[in-house]
Amino acid sequence: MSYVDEVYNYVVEKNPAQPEFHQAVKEVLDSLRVVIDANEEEYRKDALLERLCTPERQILFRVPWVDDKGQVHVNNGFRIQFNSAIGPYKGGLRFHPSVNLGIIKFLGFEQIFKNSLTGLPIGGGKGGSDFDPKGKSDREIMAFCQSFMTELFRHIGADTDVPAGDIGVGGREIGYMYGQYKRIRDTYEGVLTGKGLTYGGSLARTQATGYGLLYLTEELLKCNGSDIKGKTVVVSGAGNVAIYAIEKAQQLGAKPVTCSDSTGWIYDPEGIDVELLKEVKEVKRARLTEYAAARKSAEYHEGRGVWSIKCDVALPCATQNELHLEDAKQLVANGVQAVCEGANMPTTIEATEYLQQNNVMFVGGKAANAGGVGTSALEMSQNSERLSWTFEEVDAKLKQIMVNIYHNIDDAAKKYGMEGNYVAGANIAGFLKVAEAMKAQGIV
Ligand code: NDP
Ligand code: 2IT
Repeated sequence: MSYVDEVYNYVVEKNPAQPEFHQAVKEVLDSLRVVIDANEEEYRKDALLERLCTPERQILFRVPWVDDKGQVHVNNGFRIQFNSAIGPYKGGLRFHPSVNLGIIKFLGFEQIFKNSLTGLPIGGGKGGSDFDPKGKSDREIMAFCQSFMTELFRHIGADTDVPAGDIGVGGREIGYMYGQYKRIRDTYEGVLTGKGLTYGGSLARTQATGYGLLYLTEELLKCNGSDIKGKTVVVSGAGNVAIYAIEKAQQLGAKPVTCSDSTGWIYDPEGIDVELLKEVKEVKRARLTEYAAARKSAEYHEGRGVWSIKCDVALPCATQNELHLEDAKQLVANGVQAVCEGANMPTTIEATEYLQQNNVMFVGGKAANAGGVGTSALEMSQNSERLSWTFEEVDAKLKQIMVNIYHNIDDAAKKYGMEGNYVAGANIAGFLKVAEAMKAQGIV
């Protein structure tokens, strides 16, 4: 059996009942075959792939908190410190009831390669909790965040592990967690990114993932003889990534016509009103029915369905495994040119393969959504030098990071004989830097 298959079986056996983690590992290992097979004995002897697929450290903890009625609740807290070969662990925190160990491990595993692709010195990590922020009062959110940090603080630090936001964790939650960290440690340091602008945050971090997704999509289309301008874009999600993807798509002359949340979706043929969407989601924290109620041109539908709308470009920006094979078939039948992932692993393996086989340009999340963590690394740099850069400076660096990523993954795909396979290009380019650093640092 090839070393790659051996390690995949090993991962499944050692990590039972973690399907998302298996899926993420399978996608990476499959595309590394061409690299690994060429040096199989060397990699096998060093157990390089087993080490790569096993987190350096897994932290699981209890998070007790008291609701507004005086009732005590207990949630599970996680931090997976996956790989520190190229820098301190870096990656977001997700608060969502679906969170479990396997989901945090898939996210932490993908973060290793994504962070490598940014070209910046950040290792891979991820964390979170099965806490559901929906419907909680501000005081309950604060109580939870403080309790979460009261346990997490001992494991993190500006040069050790630097968490940030993800689903359910935005500026408000980062603020409460930062305050508690500072209080316990009595240290003012860049231990979290995505901080508010008054206490060490970076301009453009809020926008970075969505903007970065569009910078990469723009470059992808340009280099393939097309143009983002004038394109109809279908977006899923209505959170941080989706909102700023929609905003940048409009700035670049494209027309985003959909968004969605976990209860329904909007089709707005005149183009999404991004200011209204921000008001509904960022200010009121309300459902998309409020968007539809305030906008004549918008249709609201229950359930899922954005992929049924005819488009040139599709940008899944909500959550994992939200774009299935049937959706891919519908997109192809409707003439989609490109699919770029704003979310982490939103497209199933079967859907990805179908899109690739039908000549759709497909860029996975490790490359396409790396602008968020890339800008987090820029926030770390600003914190280290105790300076703040202007919006324009950060935005220009973000754009350069995304353009570089596109060319890096395109070159890697060509070099290994898989031109146009940006998934393989991203996995290979991300892997090679980490593997070299691991090798140089010995058996650790
Ligand atoms: P938010 O919490 O801001 O928004 C998430 C959006 O997706 C909401 O509209 C939410 O709807 C919807 N959603 C979440 N879970 C589900 C689900 N299980 N089913 C249907 N809809 C769902 O998160 P972000 O925008 O920050 O994150 C979106 C994706 O992007 C995630 O995959 C995340 O890992 C990834 N990502 C985020 C980065 C960042 O910087 N924030 C960076 C790189 C990737 P509802 O409100 O109804 O739950
Ligand atoms: O998935 C991701 O890359 C993020 N949620 C952002 C991580 C970060 O450290 O900014």
